[in-house]
Amino acid sequence: MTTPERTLILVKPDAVARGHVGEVLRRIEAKGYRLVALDLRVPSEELLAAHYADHIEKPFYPGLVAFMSSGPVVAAVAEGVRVVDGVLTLCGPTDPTVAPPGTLRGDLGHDWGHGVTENVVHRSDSALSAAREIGLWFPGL
Ligand code: FUP
Repeated sequence: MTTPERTLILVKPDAVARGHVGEVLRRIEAKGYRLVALDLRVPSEELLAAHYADHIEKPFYPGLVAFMSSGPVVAAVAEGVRVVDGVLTLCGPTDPTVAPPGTLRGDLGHDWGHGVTENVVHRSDSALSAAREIGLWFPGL
């Protein structure tokens, strides 16, 4: 038996504002993963700084934080065998303009010309990142 793992998903402010929370969560559940935590909140700058610690020195960081704190996000933890890779595939690559149709970013996002990558969802990119990110967003889970 393969042990189930967990991953963090954030439905970003662009997708929450456009009413895509249900569609994002529906696709994750339709694939067969189980939601084990769910919360709607406006993230603090401190939480975002920890979450995006690898990007703090990057030129796009201020715009990224402004976007991510511009409205509520829905944070979720999904569980299942190989869920990290499964949700990575459901989301598609970073740039929503060229993310393939059939992916969440490809189907629900594009470049709105706001000078920041508004790409519908965040998802953990490895089991290690998932453990770190779940600890930040859902301490004690
Ligand atoms: P991803 O793993 O797809 O979320 O992408 P990254 O970890 O590389 O980037 C984190 C976030 O920074 C992305 F969701 C979007 C944002 N970003 C920009 O705004 N500009 C860039 O040039 C690269 C990333």
